[in-house]
Amino acid sequence: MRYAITREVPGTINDCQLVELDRSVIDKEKARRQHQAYCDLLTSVGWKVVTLPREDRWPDSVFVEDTAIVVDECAILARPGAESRRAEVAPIAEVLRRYRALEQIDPAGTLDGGDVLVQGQKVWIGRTSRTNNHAIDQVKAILQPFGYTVQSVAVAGCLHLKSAATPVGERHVVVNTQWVDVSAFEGCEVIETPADEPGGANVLDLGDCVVVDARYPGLQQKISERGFQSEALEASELAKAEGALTCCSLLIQDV
Ligand code: CIR
Repeated sequence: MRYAITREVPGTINDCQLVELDRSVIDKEKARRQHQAYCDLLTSVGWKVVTLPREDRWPDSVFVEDTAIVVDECAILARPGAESRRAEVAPIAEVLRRYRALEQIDPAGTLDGGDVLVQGQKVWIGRTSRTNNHAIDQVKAILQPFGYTVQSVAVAGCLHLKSAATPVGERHVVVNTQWVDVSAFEGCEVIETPADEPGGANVLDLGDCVVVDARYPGLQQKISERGFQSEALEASELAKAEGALTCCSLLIQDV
């Protein structure tokens, strides 16, 4: 079984944190419809979706990806860079402990799960306003004994590393080369975002299909040309909160 942890869109989503974008009003009902469609798509391709109830105390709590890193051997609880987001971690830990042994990021580390890319035994971690070197060193100490290589990557112009690059399959990576130096992905097959679709690099690889934000048809075409099944999904409302496709789930493969 493959599990996806999600959390419903809170009533307070308009109080979300923003780093790169100016605030614009999020239509909560539209965001909820799009989020439901996201959960339905995951279910339709074989993921068991575990949806937690909305948490109005935490405006960014729909973005569960930021609360942890999940690999086969363990889950590492994050320590989000935005203080307003730290309380989101404890309830997710209670769910994750059903599936994985738990590790954690301790002070002075800060880390958002959205800064962490995992592909096989390769891990890339973005250095951003949310994720610092203390946390990267802690992740190295936890994952290297399992055989992972952990590489730290500079990111500029976007919130998270996963805004700039996401893995697809065993060796492809979708990259916006304006926001991250493509040399970090040496040895991978790089699929560059089209020049007029810079925001598209956050795609969600569900194994049987790659989900692409419907605003980026040129990128979807490029991904399909590399032989991947793909699906377009409307994700425009939560994008106003700087959330993209990977942000709304924590994926757990049964081992
Ligand atoms: C934040 O600034 O933390 C949220 N408004 C957006 C988080 C998006 N999460 C992600 O990319 N993993």
